[in-house]
Amino acid sequence: MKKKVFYILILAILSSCNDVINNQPEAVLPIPSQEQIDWQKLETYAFIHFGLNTYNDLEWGYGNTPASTFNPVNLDCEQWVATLKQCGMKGVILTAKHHDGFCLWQTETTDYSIANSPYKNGKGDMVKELSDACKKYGLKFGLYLSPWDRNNSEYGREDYIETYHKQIDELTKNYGDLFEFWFDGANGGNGYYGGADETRSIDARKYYDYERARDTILKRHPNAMIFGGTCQTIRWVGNEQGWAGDTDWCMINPELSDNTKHLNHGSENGTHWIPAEVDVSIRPGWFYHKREDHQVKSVAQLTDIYYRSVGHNANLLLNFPINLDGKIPALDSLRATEWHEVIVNDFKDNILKNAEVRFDNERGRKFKAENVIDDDWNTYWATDDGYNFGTISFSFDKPVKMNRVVLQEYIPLGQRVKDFYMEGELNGKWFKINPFDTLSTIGYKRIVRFNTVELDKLIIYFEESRGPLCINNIEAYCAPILLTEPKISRNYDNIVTIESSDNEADIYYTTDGSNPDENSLLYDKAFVFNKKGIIKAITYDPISKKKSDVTVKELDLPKEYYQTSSSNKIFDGNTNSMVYLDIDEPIVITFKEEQNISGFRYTPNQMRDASRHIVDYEFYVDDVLIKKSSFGNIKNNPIEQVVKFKNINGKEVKFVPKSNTDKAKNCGIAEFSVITD
Ligand code: FUL
Repeated sequence: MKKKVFYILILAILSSCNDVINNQPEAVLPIPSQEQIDWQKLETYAFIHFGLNTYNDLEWGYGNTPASTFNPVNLDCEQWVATLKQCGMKGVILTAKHHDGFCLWQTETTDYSIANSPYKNGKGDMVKELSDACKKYGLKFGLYLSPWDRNNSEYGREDYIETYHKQIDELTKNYGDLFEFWFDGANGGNGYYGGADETRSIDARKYYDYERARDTILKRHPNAMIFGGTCQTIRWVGNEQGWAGDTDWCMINPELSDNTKHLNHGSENGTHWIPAEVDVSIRPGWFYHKREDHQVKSVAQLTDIYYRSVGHNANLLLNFPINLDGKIPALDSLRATEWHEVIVNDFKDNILKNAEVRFDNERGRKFKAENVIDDDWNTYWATDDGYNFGTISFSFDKPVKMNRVVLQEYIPLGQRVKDFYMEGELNGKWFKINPFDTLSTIGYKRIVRFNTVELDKLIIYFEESRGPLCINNIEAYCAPILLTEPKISRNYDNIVTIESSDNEADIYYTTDGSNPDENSLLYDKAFVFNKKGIIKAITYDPISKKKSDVTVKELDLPKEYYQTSSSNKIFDGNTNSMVYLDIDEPIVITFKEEQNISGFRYTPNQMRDASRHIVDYEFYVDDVLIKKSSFGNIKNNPIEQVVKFKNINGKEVKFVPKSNTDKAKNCGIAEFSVITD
């Protein structure tokens, strides 16, 4: 009897210890809501930019283009959705209204809408058609509604706010479940404004009443994420190039929402859980432009974007411009589908699945280290209180090759890891396998890429964390090689250089416009190309017989054809060498012979975080003003700007900067050239 009591006592003591041991670590604040966790698990979804801009070759319509120009004849929303589903996208967000104010749905708030276009004799409703297609194909649906409205006569005044909230009301009421609502940050400036044709500025934090917008959205769509505005639950990542910082915290301090670096990286001490969304277009522009048909991002570029967004703890919102036919162009679909195949193949065989796991600290068996390879998101390896660090290793029966490691933290308890690094062991020898000295954050997901290594043991040192470790998943892969398309540039002396980042591979090129293959000209050294023309090139690996996508470089007339007093740096093919011109200080180019002039290219500074890009400009041929306009969206998306117009014969060209993105005295110019026919 006595013995039994003793055993019961021992069991009771053991199980109470177990309770303590089984206690989950305390949350490290702030933590995400369940909705934010569910959103983060989507990882990739699509943006669709479509509207009046599409039919007028514009990025930022002024608000005066006639509604009658919106005229898709073969529109097929199901084609969009089927394509996007095939690319692994989990949802679609549509630009229901862009800055030009044109509404793609049957709205009572304005005449500037699809109801006054020839599409379906004014009876069409793009929001309905796309949401129906999403339902049919099982994709989530979201909406972008630009707060800035360059058409509305009341913009900037009280009345517009009522109109805007009525639009939110219509869109949240009539089109089924929404998973995300997007408020663009571009606000105020010049516009048509019902004919006033003036500049209006507003205080975006106060003017739009985002609190009311949030209430309307969440009342009907409690799971929806809100992008932008003052009540955001997810944040802009601070650029439109497709990357989140390698250090990327889900937390920020909302009062620093205008600080680019803060948006890129978040903050360890951020007070609010507002994770990053990376928005980037598959083409240079957000809307379709025929002239960008050769600039669809390559599979290698898209793959890199994936690793620097989803692989950096952010979600990827990849934009697909719809063409004039009302379709996702064939090349864009092909690239996106091939890209998805690359991603699926990169993560096909998890090398850690059957590895032997060892660790230096474990918070009881419920939080055992093996949880990181059990394929269950809800179980995790946790360390004891006070152990804000830890080491885990994976041993293999025989040496394995790897070049990717995926790590995930159990974010319902907060984002913790601040610093970690990795080593490999082969035949008793240790070596570092980090691309950098140490790696910083993990969050929902971190994917580390490195050159292929062979090892029989992988060890990960978590050096510093904001609390005990809570790691729910670790995987490793050996992704197949992916060739990156080469870079083509021509300097001031007309020397063309083609460079590839794949050292072992060959480069082939053409100068006659045809697509290169392994039978084209082999590039072995730089060459002279002193005329106008197109150079195309690929990288080719003779062993695997794989080739990259094609790089296309359009080169305009070189220096032999003109005289100019502007610095060579503008014409040297180097997008990082800059010239700064005062406002009104022109670039003047005088051709030796009369030319058929049909446009120009301006490349702003391509360095990270560059500023002072030209916004408003004037372009003259032989002192006649040919174009007075502005580069829409150049601040957020400072890509090469190509402007084309009806040919005009002339000898002297004058390009005059009139304003820049930063209200600075002078404007930055990396490259400039004149397009001739
Ligand atoms: C930007 C806008 O100005 C662009 O036109 C585009 O819609 C992009 C997604 O957001 O801020």
